[in-house]
Amino acid sequence: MSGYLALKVLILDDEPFMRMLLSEMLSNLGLTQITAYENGTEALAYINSPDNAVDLILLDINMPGMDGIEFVRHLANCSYHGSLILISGEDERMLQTAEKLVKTHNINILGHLQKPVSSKELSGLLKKWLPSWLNESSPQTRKIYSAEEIQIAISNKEFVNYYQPQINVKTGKVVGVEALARWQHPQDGTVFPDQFIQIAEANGLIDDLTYLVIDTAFSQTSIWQNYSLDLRVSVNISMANLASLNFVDYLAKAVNVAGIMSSDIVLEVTETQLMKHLSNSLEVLGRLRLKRFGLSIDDFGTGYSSFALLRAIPFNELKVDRGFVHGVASNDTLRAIYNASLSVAQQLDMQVVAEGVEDWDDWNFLRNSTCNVAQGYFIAKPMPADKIHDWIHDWEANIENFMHSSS
Ligand code: G
Ligand code: G
Ligand code: MN
Repeated sequence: MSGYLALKVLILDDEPFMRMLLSEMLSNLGLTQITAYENGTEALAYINSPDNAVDLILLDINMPGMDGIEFVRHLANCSYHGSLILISGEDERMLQTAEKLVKTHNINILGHLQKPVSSKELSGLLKKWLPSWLNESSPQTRKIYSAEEIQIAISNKEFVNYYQPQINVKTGKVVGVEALARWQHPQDGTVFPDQFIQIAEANGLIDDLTYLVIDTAFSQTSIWQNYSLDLRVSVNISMANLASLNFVDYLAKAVNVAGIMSSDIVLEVTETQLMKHLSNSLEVLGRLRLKRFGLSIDDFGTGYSSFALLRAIPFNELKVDRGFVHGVASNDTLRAIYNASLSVAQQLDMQVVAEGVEDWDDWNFLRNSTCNVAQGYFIAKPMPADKIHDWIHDWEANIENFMHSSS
């Protein structure tokens, strides 16, 4: 508990009773360095003074004068590095909105508490946070890779695909896998896509990287077929890939070389940027669908114009973003978006894949919906190709248990 004691906490709440109550809860949890303010201006003056490094702020959203949401903006402007817990008597959706806003300012948020605050919930949030605080002496430095490093890694074929299983929701059978690129860096170990995809896109390397991912995935598909594993293999493609009209020919040739069928492959497209080359993209996606490749709209619900894309492109699969899947059973907002996504997809004859299934609650909810396919850590994490065979074997041996138990 010794590291605990050194933490500096600031309480900002206009109600004297709440300030007292929160201070007491915190000191019962072993935190003694507590400062409390009743208005945002004074709290900011305190935080801005160089001697007062605050580690955690408990922030009431509803305050007269400067409210909690405005306070967060000022906090971001003074580059606050500590963490935050939001407190409010407002309903859950208001708190979620505020929470999202805090995240867009890159402030670390531990969560929110509904008034009346329970000391159990407060201690739950603190416990989640403590380990990372205690480890701060060895901060994880995220390396930024240069385009040159990525280019060399592509020509050295240092990228491999991991594969994450997808199962049929009604039968539990494995129906496919999604290929996810990993960079096996000779010094740094496994590097994840968030550290190379955008850089590759911005530096004209995304075609070469995608071709490598595709060649590997297609020949792996053929290997699995030789073992009688009929898996549909999904590959993520970037919007930037669609700018080039050669993309269709490349894919058509690659299925021939691998000896597989285009209908074994699903191309997942995410709308991450407003489409720059709209007419090219539409032509490429239309021709790919004509050639019987599966087309999936990935991260559905998070793009700028998911609905406009649905109208323009003949997708045959929709992946509900994991942000609307995990926690869907207990959150009214998520459930409304999840159900609406399913409804749109099914009226357009598209298969629905729910990604980000993380626990029994998610899974049971899915089973009672009309969703077709499930993917997520609850079923399996992405794994190297050579692990898939054994994993499927174990999975199929346990399917009965999995499909019949409920927790
Ligand atoms: O597990 P994961 O960290 O692999 O993936 C993070 C993100 O990177 C996901 O949004 C996924 O769609 C994307 N991604 C993974 N592999 C590829 C790839 O080969 N090409 C593209 N364009 N995106 C990928
Ligand atoms: O954007 P795309 O759908 O391609 O993203 C796939 C990403 O989601 C990968 O980073 C993958 O590792 C990750 N992922 C897969 N299953 C889960 C899950 O159950 N929970 C979370 N949080 N991420 C998941
Ligand atoms: Mn995907």
